[in-house]
Amino acid sequence: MALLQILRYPDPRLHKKAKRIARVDDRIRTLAADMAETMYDAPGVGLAATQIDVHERMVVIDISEEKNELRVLINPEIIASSDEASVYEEGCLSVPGVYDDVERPSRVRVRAMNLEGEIGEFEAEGLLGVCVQHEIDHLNGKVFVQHLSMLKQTRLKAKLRKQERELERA
Ligand code: K1U
Ligand code: ZN
Repeated sequence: MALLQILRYPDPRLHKKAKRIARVDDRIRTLAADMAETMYDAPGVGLAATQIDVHERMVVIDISEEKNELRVLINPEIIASSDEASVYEEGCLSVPGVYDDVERPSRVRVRAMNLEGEIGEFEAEGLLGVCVQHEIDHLNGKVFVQHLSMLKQTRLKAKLRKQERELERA
């Protein structure tokens, strides 16, 4: 297994749209294991392949306290969303130290393939619902800060550029 490097916003590679996975093979199984190890190490509750510069539609999620309920979702799709919306304070492993409120549908129905190549569906709400939507956004090239106001995005980019310059000088 291997720990993978997580891309940091505003890296332009975070905005690439990931391609569907045609079949589950050993390469995909190894990628899933490496992504899970990277997510647990970070630590985080989710990780999309886009974040490790692999532009294929796979995410890993584990919202359990004991970190023993890993979900690997291949080609995940939201097939239904509630009209009701909820606000959750989100974070992102690609934007460390930044947390902000994002409004999304409260409940979603998700269709995805597992590592056995079987297609299944489930309902997700609460943290799982937020996390699935956040990770599918990554596969579509969208980072959670793009849900924030333009003013907040501009301020954040300026702050990150300043941090970058300070690091280069140090
Ligand atoms: O995609 C990512 O960057 C992972 C992200 C998932 C997420 C969390 C919360 C709301 C929306 C999406 C994270 O895991 S950020 C880190 C985090 O929330 C966390 C870390 C350790 C324990 C519990 C949560
Ligand atoms: Zn994220």
